[in-house]
Amino acid sequence: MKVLLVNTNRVKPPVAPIGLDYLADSLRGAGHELSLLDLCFAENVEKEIAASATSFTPDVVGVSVRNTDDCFYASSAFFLPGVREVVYTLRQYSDAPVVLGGVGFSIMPEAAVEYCGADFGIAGEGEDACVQLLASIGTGSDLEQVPGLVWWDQSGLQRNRSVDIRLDQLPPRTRSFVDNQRYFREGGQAGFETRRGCPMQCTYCADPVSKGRRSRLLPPRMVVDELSALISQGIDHLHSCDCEFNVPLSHARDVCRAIIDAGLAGRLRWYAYCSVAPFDEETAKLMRQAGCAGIDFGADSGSVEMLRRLGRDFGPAELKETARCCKEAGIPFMYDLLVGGPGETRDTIRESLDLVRAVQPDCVGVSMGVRVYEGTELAAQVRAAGSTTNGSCGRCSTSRRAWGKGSLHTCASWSETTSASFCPLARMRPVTTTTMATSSWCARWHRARGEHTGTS
Ligand code: B12
Ligand code: SF4
Repeated sequence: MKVLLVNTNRVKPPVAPIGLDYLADSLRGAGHELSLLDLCFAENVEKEIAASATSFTPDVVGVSVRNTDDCFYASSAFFLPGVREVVYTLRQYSDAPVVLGGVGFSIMPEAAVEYCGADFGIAGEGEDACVQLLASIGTGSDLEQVPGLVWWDQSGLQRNRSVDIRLDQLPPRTRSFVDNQRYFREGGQAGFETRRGCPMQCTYCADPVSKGRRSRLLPPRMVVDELSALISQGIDHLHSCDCEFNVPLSHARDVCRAIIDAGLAGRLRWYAYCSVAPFDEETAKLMRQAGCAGIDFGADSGSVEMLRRLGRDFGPAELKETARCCKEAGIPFMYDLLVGGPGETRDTIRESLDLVRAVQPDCVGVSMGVRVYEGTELAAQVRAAGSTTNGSCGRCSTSRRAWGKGSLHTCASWSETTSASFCPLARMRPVTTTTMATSSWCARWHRARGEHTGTS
């Protein structure tokens, strides 16, 4: 089949669509003919869609949704309206069915398919599912067998169960479909993967929702081959695309040793997200030797109380020890704080600030507000708090009528610094934010749907 893959991510600095590179290896392996429409640098999106759809005449179009929004309250960018525009424009120039996929998509698959007016979506990993979907479209059967597929039947949207694929059985990663060199020239680091999924229980995190709850590992040899493919294109600054590079620790060490043994360490500078625990001095030193130039740790808080509420299993002692290990190994590191979760008070914020002042990371990031994702423990807590139900808010007893249909209830009792907001109309379950940030996601969602947003 002729498959047009479209990258809709236009966020700058640019991030190369690594997911499409991986899909291409699998689809080519299955004998499909591919074309890439990368809209990241497009000057005229409609013109480029028209040119690509009419010249290539695809049988199927795959549209990637990496980010549904930017998870940043100050800007509150919502990207799905742009994806919907792309789908509508594609429809003007092609009759091919449109399939959505990508990590952002996988967090809210049914809502995104419906909102963007797509024919299909694949929630979760795309490599095997795409190949199976094309076979099903070809024969007109077995849609219910395609892992993670979101599809329409007479009764509405259906969603099949996602299946965790075996990473060691994937085809070699050639990194040859996307113009990674262009991204590199334009200031974007290339990505690489060593693992998928996360077994940890952080209450707010969407990673287990989109990538599964089991750690699945790529053989270090495959990682080294992929890095070599990028180096041979002149790309030597990279960012790991693992949610946490060091879960499990033994795999992080194995990957580092493989990079060192292959002689790639001196030719690479790479950065990684890591969990504060498990971590130790040996791993820090190995990462440094393997070319790691910086680690971004999800520290979240310096308060034990807050860390437990967020589902973290480490505390201030680990935060201090991990910082010590990085300093000992000479590896620059950053601590990311999450401010405004349930139960946050001025005192817990003070504890966080005291901790980072004491351990002196090279950089501290502070996220004001916590993005609430459907399928997470935090979403369940927001619901249980009563702000999502009819009647009154379970925490402060404000009557539902007082905040009105389609508007947002701001519950001051959620925490001293946070408002739990929920809009009964929004299917994407927008957000818990600090009082400063209340309601922006929801308002955008409704504006995009042309709906009245009440007090939001
Ligand atoms: C690494 C990372 C970064 C790195 C990227 C480094 C790099 N060079 O690639 C950096 C730090 C730069 C970054 C930045 C941002 N990130 Co980020 N990032 C990630 C992370 C951890 C990995 C993304 C990744 O590449 N995964 C590996 C690839 C292979 O997986 P994948 O894209 O999901 O692709 C698979 C499937 O989705 C599917 N698939 C992919 N495309 C398609 C297309 C079709 C048609 C189909 C059928 C299937 C399909 O098949 C692929 C293979 O199985 C994710 C969380 C996660 N675990 O995925 C967050 C994540 C994607 N980031 C997120 C955000 C918000 C951002 C920022 C907007 C933050 C900000 N405010 O600046 C920016 C955006 C940058 C940009 N230009 O887009 C959010 C998006 C949330 C959302 N609501 O959509 C995520 C999910 C984290 C989170 N839980 O909040 N990020
Ligand atoms: S925040 Fe990190 S450690 Fe926690 S569940 Fe998400 S990916 Fe796992």
